Amino acid sequence: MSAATKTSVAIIGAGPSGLMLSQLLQRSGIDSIVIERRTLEYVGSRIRAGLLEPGTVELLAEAGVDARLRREGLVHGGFAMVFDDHVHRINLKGLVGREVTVYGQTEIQADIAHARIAAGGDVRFECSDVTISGFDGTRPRVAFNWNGKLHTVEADFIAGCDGYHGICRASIPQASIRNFERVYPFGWLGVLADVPPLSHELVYVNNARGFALCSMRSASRSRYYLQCPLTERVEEWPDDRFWEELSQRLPAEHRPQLVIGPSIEKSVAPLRSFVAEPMRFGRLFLVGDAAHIVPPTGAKGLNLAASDVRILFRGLVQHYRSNCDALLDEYSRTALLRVWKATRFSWWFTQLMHRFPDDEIGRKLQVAELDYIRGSEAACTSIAENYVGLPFPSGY
Ligand code: RFL
Ligand code: PHB
Repeated sequence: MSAATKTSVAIIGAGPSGLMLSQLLQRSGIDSIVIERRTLEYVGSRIRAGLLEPGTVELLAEAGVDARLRREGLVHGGFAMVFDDHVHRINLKGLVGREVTVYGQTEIQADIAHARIAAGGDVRFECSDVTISGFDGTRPRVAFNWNGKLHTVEADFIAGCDGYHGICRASIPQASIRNFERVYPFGWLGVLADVPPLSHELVYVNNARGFALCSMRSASRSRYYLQCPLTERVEEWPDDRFWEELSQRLPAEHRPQLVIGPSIEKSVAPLRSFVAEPMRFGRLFLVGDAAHIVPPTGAKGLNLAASDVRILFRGLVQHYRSNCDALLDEYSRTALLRVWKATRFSWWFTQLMHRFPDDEIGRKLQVAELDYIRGSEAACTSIAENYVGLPFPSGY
């Protein structure tokens, strides 16, 4: 066994949360080690989020990894909500003066990984048997196998950026953490294809056959999703069936613009709302999906992860620069205020746009709400405000 390596912050997980945090810390002169169980290639190839709030773009700029995003990201001033055949545009720019950016999580992951490697950052992939200890006292430690040897890292703090299935949340004594969860009775079947997008903006569809979302990654790459039963397997969805079903869920005015082609990725994801409270236990901080999951309808997962990173990063900078823990002590409370609001919006948008089995009153309430939204600028402004991301408290 080799001697313990010392660092300021041990970061578990090299997803967007972990890499973004290590990159920001390094630019502020704070050292960290990132410990990831998968390969660089595996982490970089997961097709997930695609839509960035302006606050997330700002944080990527602060991390110095926004050059390609500025060149290639697609800036959207609005999106469409479709109810049966009626198309209603939410004018983000006009209503709240802000826009969102379409730029895939795979690209963000590649940009930050490239920056970390270029800066000589200590990011260790393919670590196994990762365990954390001592975070309830003053000596947090991480132990793991890497390159056939047992390694130990001693740190001031541990950042648990290891996602929903990671070990950090699971290492907190059960009596000290509370989980809140709602599982939805359907999933999303996602398809990526090298075909031009249906429309230049995103289209969210509530149709009698189920929800559909038309998104994109670029002017020549589309990302589509269909609401499907949780039991559905991708093998049951050959491309022809997917395109036919998507076409049937689209409003008549959009159907002719659908360009079909071979899929390059297909997957089914379950939908859940999950929040663990608090997000701090001693010297362990939970960040991103390790602490919360939202259904993707509001496009909040990655944006919330970036928001946690921002809040924790400010606290760590204050700790090391000013020897003051006021912001770190507020981390869980500050992060959770945003988390619960985004969880609420994602739940609400999911409930509004999907078809729920055997729920007649739910459907009537949806129709009433959709009609209200169509006729109320105040309702549209509320949607726009949440969609672009709620503001941070001053100082963050
Ligand atoms: P991640 O991305 O899950 O990264 C966690 C990392 O930790 C590693 N890990 C470990 N490392 C060491 N030791 C262990 N014991 C470990 N256990 C796990 C994992 O290998 C992984 O590399 O969490 P992070 O960084 O918090 O980032 C969160 C985002 O990835 C997530 O919120 C979004 O992708 C969610 N999400 C979406 N968000 C959006 O904002 N818009 C979307 O359109 C959107 N679509 C999606 C999504 C998530 C999906 N999932 C989870 C399947 C679509 C899908 C399909
Ligand atoms: C995506 O492009 O993957 C995407 C966009 C918006 C969402 C969910 C997913 O609400």
